[in-house]
Amino acid sequence: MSEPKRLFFAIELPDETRQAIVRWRAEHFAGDAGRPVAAANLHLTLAFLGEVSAEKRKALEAMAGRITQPGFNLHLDDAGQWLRSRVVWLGCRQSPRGLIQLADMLRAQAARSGCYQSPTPFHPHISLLRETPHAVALPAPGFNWSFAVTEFVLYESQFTGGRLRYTALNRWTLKT
Ligand code: 2AM
Repeated sequence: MSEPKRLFFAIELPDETRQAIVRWRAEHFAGDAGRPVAAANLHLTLAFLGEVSAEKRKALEAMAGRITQPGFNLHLDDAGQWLRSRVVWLGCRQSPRGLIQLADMLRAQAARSGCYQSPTPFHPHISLLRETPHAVALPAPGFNWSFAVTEFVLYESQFTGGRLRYTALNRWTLKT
């Protein structure tokens, strides 16, 4: 029997958006501001699932495949810091309805399957810096990144060789 995997559903960012975010981060945050999330790992989590067995994963994938929802645009125009979880993040001042609906659906399906459910409400964000040791001065969000979200992805999270890696295991297209 295969080992359970640590899984989450997320939105993948386009390459050019990831590169632009990394450049913006390097310009605005000093080296002691926290641990930068690797460019390849920048994503927006929809539903964190925790450790999932192969059997449960199959059921979750079947349910994800039944989601019929139109795509939407994501407009990253906000940045913030959570002092308790020591994260600096990017997000949207106004989350698109499609994003909330998609996350709600995936989280409800996960809850019905008995997966771990975060006790905190869904706060859509892209973690940029982790383990921030102190409050940082947040630059005025002069950035303005938008992209079309046309699919969502199931990722596996693995800590190997001292590095965190996210591997896309499956993806589903949102209806256009
Ligand atoms: P974070 O970026 O706010 O830390 C992979 O670990 C993804 O799942 C990350 O985006 C992370 O959110 C999220 N995640 C990890 N553990 C979680 C938990 N216990 N509850 C909710 N989300 C979690």
